[in-house]
Amino acid sequence: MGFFDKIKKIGIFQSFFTKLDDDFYEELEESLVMADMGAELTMEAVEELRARCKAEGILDVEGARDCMKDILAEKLTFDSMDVDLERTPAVVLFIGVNGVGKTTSIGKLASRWKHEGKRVLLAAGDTFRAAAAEQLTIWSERAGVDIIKQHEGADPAAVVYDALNAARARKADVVLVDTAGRLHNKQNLMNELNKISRVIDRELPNSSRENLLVLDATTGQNGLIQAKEFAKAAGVTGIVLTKLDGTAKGGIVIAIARDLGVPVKFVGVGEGVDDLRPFVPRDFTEALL
Ligand SMILES: Nc1nc2c(ncn2[C@@H]2O[C@H](COP(=O)(O)OP(=O)(O)OP(=O)(O)O)[C@@H](O)[C@H]2O)c(=O)[nH]1
Ligand SMILES: [Mg+2]
Repeated sequence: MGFFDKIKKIGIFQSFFTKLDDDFYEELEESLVMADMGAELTMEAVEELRARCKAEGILDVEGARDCMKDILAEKLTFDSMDVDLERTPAVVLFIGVNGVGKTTSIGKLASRWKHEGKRVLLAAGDTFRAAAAEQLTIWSERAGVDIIKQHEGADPAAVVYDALNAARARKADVVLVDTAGRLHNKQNLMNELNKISRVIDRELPNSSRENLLVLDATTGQNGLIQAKEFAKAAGVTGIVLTKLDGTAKGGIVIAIARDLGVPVKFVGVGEGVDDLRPFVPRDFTEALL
């Protein structure tokens, strides 16, 4: 079973359609909207499909299916799809609303990068509750990497400051920074993320830097609205989309990338340590269709 096989396919290509008539295109539109791709983007993609099938003389559903896989993959492709970890110690900051999977994603990536031979350090920047640092500690032990943490209620920017110093001293390749999802208002969110950002800029001005916005695929369009607040506060370089397993809403990936204008860099399809992978657009659309 391939990695993306945990994502439910959209229904239409498993159905009885054989020719590319209006019924087919209508049904296709419906299945894409059902998969949370959003009405506007769906219309655009289906229009493109009609035009390409006409131009390329594609007459059968199988041909249209392949063509659509390409069209959607193109919508997911950006100039810089890779995570930039070039200039060490690279800093990867994880942001997003509560419960989306920030801490879990950090744990999974710590394992992945450690396996690749990188020196990984975790920063427990979620000081909102003691359990947050404990959860990250468990992941650090599982991955066999170091963690920098402070007491509950400590200033997250101070934890990050400590972690960056430790990263320099220990010659870490990458620091993964966890943050709290619970932020009572927008101003508070802005302030906290700004402060963390300033510390990183000041301490490691020459390091590679990623701000990854973590989104839960199952929250659909709602999650998107909240996500935009975080995007405004931190300047997002990529998206980590979690919980794609078992959701029939895989189309949300395309809507999100398009809406926020940044690439999806990783996707999560489960709670296990291997259930997070770099995102490959064409593999994903292959699975979705
Ligand atoms: N099915 C599934 N569950 C996931 C995935 N990623 C995370 N989870 C689960 O989602 C829940 C919340 O994950 P956390 O990593 O604690 O989320 P968080 O964003 O750190 O949450 P806060 O720290 O409370 O803001 C946990 O039960 C995870 O196991 C995924 O890709 N698939
Ligand atoms: Mg967390």
